[in-house]
Amino acid sequence: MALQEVRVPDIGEYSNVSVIEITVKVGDTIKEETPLITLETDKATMEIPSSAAGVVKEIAVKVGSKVSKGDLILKVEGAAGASPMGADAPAEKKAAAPVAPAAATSTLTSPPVGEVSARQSRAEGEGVKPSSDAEAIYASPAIRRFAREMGVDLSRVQGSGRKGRITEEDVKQLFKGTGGSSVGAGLNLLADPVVDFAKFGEVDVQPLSRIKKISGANLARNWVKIPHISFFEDADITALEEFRADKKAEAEKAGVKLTPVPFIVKAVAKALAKFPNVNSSLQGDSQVFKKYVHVGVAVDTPNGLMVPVIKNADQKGIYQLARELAEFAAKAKDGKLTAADMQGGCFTISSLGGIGTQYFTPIVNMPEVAILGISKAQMKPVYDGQGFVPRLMLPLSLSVDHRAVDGAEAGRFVVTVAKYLSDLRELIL
Ligand code: CAO
Repeated sequence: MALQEVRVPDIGEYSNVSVIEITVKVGDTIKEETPLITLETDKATMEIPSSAAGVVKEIAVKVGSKVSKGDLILKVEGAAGASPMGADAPAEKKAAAPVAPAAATSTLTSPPVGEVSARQSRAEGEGVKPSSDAEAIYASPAIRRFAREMGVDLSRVQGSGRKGRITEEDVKQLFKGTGGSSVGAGLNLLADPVVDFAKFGEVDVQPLSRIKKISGANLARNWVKIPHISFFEDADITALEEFRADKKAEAEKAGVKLTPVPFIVKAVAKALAKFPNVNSSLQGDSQVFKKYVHVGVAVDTPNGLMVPVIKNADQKGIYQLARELAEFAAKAKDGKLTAADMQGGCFTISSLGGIGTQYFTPIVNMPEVAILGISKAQMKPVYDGQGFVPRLMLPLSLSVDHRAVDGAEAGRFVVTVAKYLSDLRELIL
């Protein structure tokens, strides 16, 4: 059986990064996504998951080795059909799945990089200087995950391991010392029900995909921590659709698929520049106002939701936005988005317009403070003062973090987006 080489994937801006932990050994049977090694920079720890399945035959790194993108981590003898490359493939070079670096040492809840999702990859620490307390936290991703599950604040744990590294025992001790109290327990929530579904009929149990696991944890955190408030508005896009239909053939010749989404990105970007509270983030006792406008667009992929970010969307034309969106959607669906593609977002657009639905309540994507859901445009009778006329109405659903954005301001924001979409002339002013 041929050996597959698993190499260090794209780890963003980092190179010559120290290996601080090797979590597999020769002879182990691993799956795709099994964590292999942990890397540590001065800013972040990252867990590198495997991109191949099979039996570990050789490990090419040691604790203390310095590695960069493309370096060999280990060789795996593949299980038949276990990997997209196939067990019978000749010895191949394969990078571990791309990981999105994050300042994992900067906050208690930051997940290890190998766990960072599209939603999360830009969610924590990025562009934020870690506090000195946070900088002092030395814990591997496995320990961070364990602490998160226990609801233990790592900044309160005294590490007893080498160079003050926090061990599992340290976390357990603090957990016991607090009488088992935790962030989750503070909410006095019931434990999740554990049900033997097979008692009621046939079932098929599948492990959650990595992206689902990560985004699930982030969604739950965002849902619980953010006081959401949602607003619904219809934009009259009759004229926009006429314009789009006129331009569709020309756009196709230019290699662009012109859907309503790039227009929405443009309208949102323009509105964000006018509403600083919506284009902000909360950091402790501060509010960070961004002078740039980077808009994330949620993309549905077979493995879960990814959020690539269109940078400086306010400065781009509709064709360019459409082109970038199509490129990002294709990359997301092929699992090829890089960390940089998903970082820096100020706001997220989640479009179900190609699918249907009327309105929904999207969950704010921390550390952003607002998200816009788009549903399918439909012809509706609209009263124009004399009678009902058929107009194409686009349902907009805005959720905001009420701590950062007042209700009135959020209302004005969504009404402004609707105004821009209803009258394209407003977009060029
Ligand atoms: N109303 C009516 N039709 C719409 C529409 C809307 N709001 N938005 C898009 N459409 C149409 C498009 O014009 C296209 O039709 P044509 O091919 O006839 O022009 C069709 O729907 C399909 O569009 P698309 O999905 O291929 O492209 P898009 O630019 O609309 O969207 C993307 C791109 C990446 C946003 C989309 O593919 C996607 O992944 N959406 C899912 C996002 C998601 O899951 N969000 C989560 C919600 S809750 O967590």
